[in-house]
Amino acid sequence: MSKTFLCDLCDLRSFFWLVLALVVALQTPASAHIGSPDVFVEGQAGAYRLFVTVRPPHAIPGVADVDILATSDDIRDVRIVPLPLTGPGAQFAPVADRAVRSAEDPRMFTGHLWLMSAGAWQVRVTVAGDRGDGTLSVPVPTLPQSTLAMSGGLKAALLVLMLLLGAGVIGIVSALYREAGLAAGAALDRPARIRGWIAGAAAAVIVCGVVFLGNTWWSAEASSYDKYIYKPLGATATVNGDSRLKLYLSDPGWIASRRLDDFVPDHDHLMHLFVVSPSLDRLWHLHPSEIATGAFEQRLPDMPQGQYELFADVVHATGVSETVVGQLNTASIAGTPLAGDDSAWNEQVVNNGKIVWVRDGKPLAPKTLTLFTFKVEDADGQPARDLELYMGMPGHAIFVRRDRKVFAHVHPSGSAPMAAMNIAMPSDPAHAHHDMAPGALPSMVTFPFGFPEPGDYRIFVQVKRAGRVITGVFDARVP
Ligand SMILES: [Cu+2]
Repeated sequence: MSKTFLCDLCDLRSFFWLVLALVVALQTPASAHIGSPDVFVEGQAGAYRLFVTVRPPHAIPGVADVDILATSDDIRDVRIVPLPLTGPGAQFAPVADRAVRSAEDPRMFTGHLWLMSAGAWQVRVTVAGDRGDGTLSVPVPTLPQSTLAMSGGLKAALLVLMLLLGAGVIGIVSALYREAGLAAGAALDRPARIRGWIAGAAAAVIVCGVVFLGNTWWSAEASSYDKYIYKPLGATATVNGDSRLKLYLSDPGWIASRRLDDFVPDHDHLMHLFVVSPSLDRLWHLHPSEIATGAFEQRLPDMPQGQYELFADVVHATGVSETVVGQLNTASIAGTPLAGDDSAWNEQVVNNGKIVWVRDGKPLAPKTLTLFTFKVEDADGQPARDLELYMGMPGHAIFVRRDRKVFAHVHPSGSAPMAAMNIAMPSDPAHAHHDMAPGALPSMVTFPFGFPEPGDYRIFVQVKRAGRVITGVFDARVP
């Protein structure tokens, strides 16, 4: 083989690397996003108070980012490990990875974990420090959001690469058959050229066959992954003459372990239904009861005629939590007064006292752990002393983006549902707010959360004072 041919190959190889580097640089993450998949939890690991943020990957298997923020300086070592939330896999943890301490903030630790399948996972955080060891488990539902879309630039670059590779293979095979048997310095003869052409043509057929088979394999993989992408439960809402709302859930088909008959109570109710008007100037927080598999019923209060958006939170026995979205178009309803834990808010409601958002001066930013602190005051501005637990929790916060494409229901313990937290840490006294003596609740409530995306949000904060639920409403612009 001639020396110049080999050098041509070397040049070709560096060109390949250059194009490959470009391809990697061009890859952009998919922007399709519904809801708020990141998990924020405040909890106790032994003697240490931690804020844990888990950002599950868009595609599964994929890598989750885990941030652990300690509230004290005496932590020496943080280890993290992913394991299924339930089943035998939850008992036997693999070897944990060490989370790396941040250079800027010694209280911050970060790590990355592979999550291998769709469903309910937990990230177990183990902390060692001056005050002994501690463990905190954070439930993480892994719902594959999308197939990463290929950008036009990436497609073009890969096509050029494929053509170059194919042409390279054909050229090499053809040159081998044409020139490999030649003595040094000998001229090419006609039989050698013909050999080269035939070998090149055969190589072209094989290259085309490989491309065809590769495409078939790729398409089969892509369509089987498509079935694996999270498909939310559907909901149909109807109201009949006696102001009874019926909500029928439907499963469009996703992983086999999702069922409609395995809901577990989450802070005392199988379903937390939030009904909002499109302009977010009305909110109802209701708790329908299950009347059949996948069917729920609720007596509605008085409601003006209109079109409403429904967000229904449910938790499966597997620990997977879902928010079911639906619409309700209704004539005006003369209903029954709210009862039990149900509550409502509109701009005309006059609260006794008020809820004040205590800002820490930091600007709001998307994808950032933020502590939302609210102070409950009496009518005369004094801290309220009559706060009670509302469904076992010091407070409930609902974050809704104005376009209603983002919805999150958060508690002082974070965005993971209490039912899933109880599966992850069955005997953790830190979750047992129920045992608190009445009257012992502080006038401040704090919710750890991070806006998933920029936009205009409305935050509804609900607390219970002396048997009455009061709602504070706040608008937030996230640049
Ligand atoms: Cu709640």
